[in-house]
Amino acid sequence: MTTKPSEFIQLHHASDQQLRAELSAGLLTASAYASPKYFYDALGSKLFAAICELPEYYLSRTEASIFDAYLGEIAEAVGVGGTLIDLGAGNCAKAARLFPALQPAQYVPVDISIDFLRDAVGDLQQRFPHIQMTGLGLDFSSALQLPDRVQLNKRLFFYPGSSIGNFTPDDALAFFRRLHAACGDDGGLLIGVDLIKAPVFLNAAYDDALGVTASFNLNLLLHLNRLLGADFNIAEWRHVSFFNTAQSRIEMYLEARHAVTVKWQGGERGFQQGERIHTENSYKYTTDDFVQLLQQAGFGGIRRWSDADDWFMVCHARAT
Ligand code: AVJ
Repeated sequence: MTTKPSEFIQLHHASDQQLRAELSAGLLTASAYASPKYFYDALGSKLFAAICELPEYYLSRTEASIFDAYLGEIAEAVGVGGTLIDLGAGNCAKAARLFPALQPAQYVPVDISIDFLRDAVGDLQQRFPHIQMTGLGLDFSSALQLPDRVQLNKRLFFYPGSSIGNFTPDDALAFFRRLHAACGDDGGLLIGVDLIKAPVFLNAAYDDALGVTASFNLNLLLHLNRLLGADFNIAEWRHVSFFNTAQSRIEMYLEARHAVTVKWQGGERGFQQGERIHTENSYKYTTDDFVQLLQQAGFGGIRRWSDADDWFMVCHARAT
């Protein structure tokens, strides 16, 4: 069998200048914040992979066990031979495990930069020579125009890992509406989401005993130092995270251990002792609220699979 050549398409990359302006504005705002997308530099991506190995971080492991246990049912719901569009594909490992069951005609891994995808797609193309692979560089959280190279037939958006938790419920709804519009009448969405559970388990998952999540959070400052030419000293900051029950979300912050002044290209700010930079929200859902959100966005025929403790849920939703 001949291996199909994979192709890569990079769509509108934000300029470094835009990036810096956006970051600077977030840091200068009264309640300072930085987007969680800045966690994932080379080291941050490795730290996130380490988080997924932690005993406290049940999310990825539980999701994988659901896919393993119900792969047959999931494939039956989804159907074979479609277009698998993998949002935030990274190393493409989660989607690759679905290939034997879903047998997609085309695989479209999407990530901010195609540079993150090249190696993984190259390897995968060798293992699955008959699947047409098109890597897309695209910030799908802001826009979702798919190039003509992405087939229209049975588009399945794959959004695992509870990454949807980084959106507020309002933004998640808007995002689902865009997915719904982009997937055509015969398409759908396969998504993993973290469920509400006793706060003690949620808090442990985002503040592990080894301190890997703390390192992951603090590493954002090292990334900002490079992106902005900033002079954050990570020894002056601490990781703070907790479950906000009223808002049903984990909140993560970097908190100044004492009064500090930070300078960067085109900006400067003093932080008082205890002042925080908000770095992430990770929303948790009830099964009913999440299914309702999908329905509000126009999806139907929703099937769902969970682990025995109902800690995590995988949903398949149809466009019509
Ligand atoms: C990749 C957004 C799903 O919210 O659980 C892990 C990121 N942050 N530990 C999550 C994360 C801290 C993760 N998501």
